[in-house]
Amino acid sequence: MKKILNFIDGSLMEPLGGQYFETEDPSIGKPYALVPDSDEHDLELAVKAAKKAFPHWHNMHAAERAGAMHKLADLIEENAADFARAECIDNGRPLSQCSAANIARGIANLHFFADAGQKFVGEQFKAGNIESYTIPQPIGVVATISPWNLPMLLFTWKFAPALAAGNCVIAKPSEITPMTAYMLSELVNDAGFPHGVFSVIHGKGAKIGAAITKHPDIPAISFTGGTVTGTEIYSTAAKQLKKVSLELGGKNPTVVFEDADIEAASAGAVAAAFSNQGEICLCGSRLLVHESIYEHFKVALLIKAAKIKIGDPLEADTQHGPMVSKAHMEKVLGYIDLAVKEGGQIIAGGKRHVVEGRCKDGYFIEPTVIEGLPQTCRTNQEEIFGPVATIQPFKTEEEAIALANSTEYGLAANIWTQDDARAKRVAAKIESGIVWVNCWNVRDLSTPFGGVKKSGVGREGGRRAMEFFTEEKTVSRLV
Ligand code: TXE
Repeated sequence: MKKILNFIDGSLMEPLGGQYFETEDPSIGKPYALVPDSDEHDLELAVKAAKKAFPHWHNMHAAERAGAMHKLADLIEENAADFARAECIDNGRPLSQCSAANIARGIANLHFFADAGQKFVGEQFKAGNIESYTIPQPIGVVATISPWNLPMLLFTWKFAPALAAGNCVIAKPSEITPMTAYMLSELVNDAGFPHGVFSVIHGKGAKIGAAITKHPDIPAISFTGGTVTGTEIYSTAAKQLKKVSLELGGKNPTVVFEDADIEAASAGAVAAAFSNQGEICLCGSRLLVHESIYEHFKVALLIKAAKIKIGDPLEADTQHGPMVSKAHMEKVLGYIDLAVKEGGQIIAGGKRHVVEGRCKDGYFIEPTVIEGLPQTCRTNQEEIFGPVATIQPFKTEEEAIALANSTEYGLAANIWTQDDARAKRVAAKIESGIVWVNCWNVRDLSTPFGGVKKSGVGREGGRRAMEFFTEEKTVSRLV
């Protein structure tokens, strides 16, 4: 079994306690690698190295820091096929999508923030005889804690701006999908990063994740994951007044108005509901459809959902792989049972799917659509994070907005209409950090990214990420 190592102070190393646990390939339901079960002693080493490295890294020219980041991106690109295969085996996302999305975006994140770091400057002000300017300064040693659903994409999305801003970073990838973070750590020295600037520590959330959260020398933490974990991190961090960025769950609406292009909207709704097996915080899991086109839209949706090719994620034409783990598959199947108990009718999918051959024990679930549920039921309120969408009719624009807003989450929405005025009106009234009009998950890395209500605290992306990872100093004088 392949053994993953920590990367601390420029060295790949075993966890000091010598303990490991297994991680599975979800497409075959079997363990395939050992993950360090790191503890506070490993963390201490990394913090010490980061503190030592900080003055040099911080004082390097932004262009030099960018050079190491661009080089790391290039090295990943040279090995992109290996990264995509590793991500596919670790996470279950089909290989073609790992390549085009997870790894390609990982590379893009590094290039993007390498450039953003060089352009990030303070502001100037003048009021009467007071002249002021600001200096954005790195915080010091910061940590990133990332999840399993888009491992490489979210790992890089979090640590790249922190490094570009001049911080030293301790990154903890998810223990469920640690492989590509490990592979990336193997390239860090070749990219030219000074030792200690960037460490990767593997292990369990409740152990090493919790140790990172409460460490007194890590004053800022950027976290993406579930709302329950995010809340715990927020409350621990509050006791030390740490800076925290939280990207949490979603229960996002796809709203289809009567004037929508039904072909485009149904294709968009299928992508929003089932991409990455529904394991994206941005997935549109509640379809709200105007009653006048409800049946027409439903038929178009179900035809497209039925065509999704479920199978071995390593095969080129597979579109839908397994859930990330057995526990997560069981959680999602439990929600499908709950939906039936709550009175829902399953109109597509609804079951575990068996893929013959190599993947016969894999954790596959069919793309599932459920109708006939009220908005208030648990199925329509709680994040399922799987290939499960509900569909409900609405009568008026006001009702659509009220339904869209009636969960405790507020991350993303996608609305489908050919009426620009309506699109603007509805986008302004929907309670979420992101609204897509006639599209879904179209991402410009410069734009703010984040949620309202229980979907998170703060914004990432472009300048917002650079601001999070810096403290702004104001210098004023009389002229
Ligand atoms: O994620 P966790 P889980 C949602 C989704 C999913 C649910 C639970 O609904 O079903 O969350 O998933 C680390 N202190 N999302 O439990 O626990 C952990 O090691 C510090 C939405 O797998 O949030 C991992 O690195 N860290 C989401 C990271 O937190 C801790 C993506 C995320 O794991 C910790 C994933 C602790 N006490 C799940 N406990 C999104 N927003 O995209 C765990 N961790």
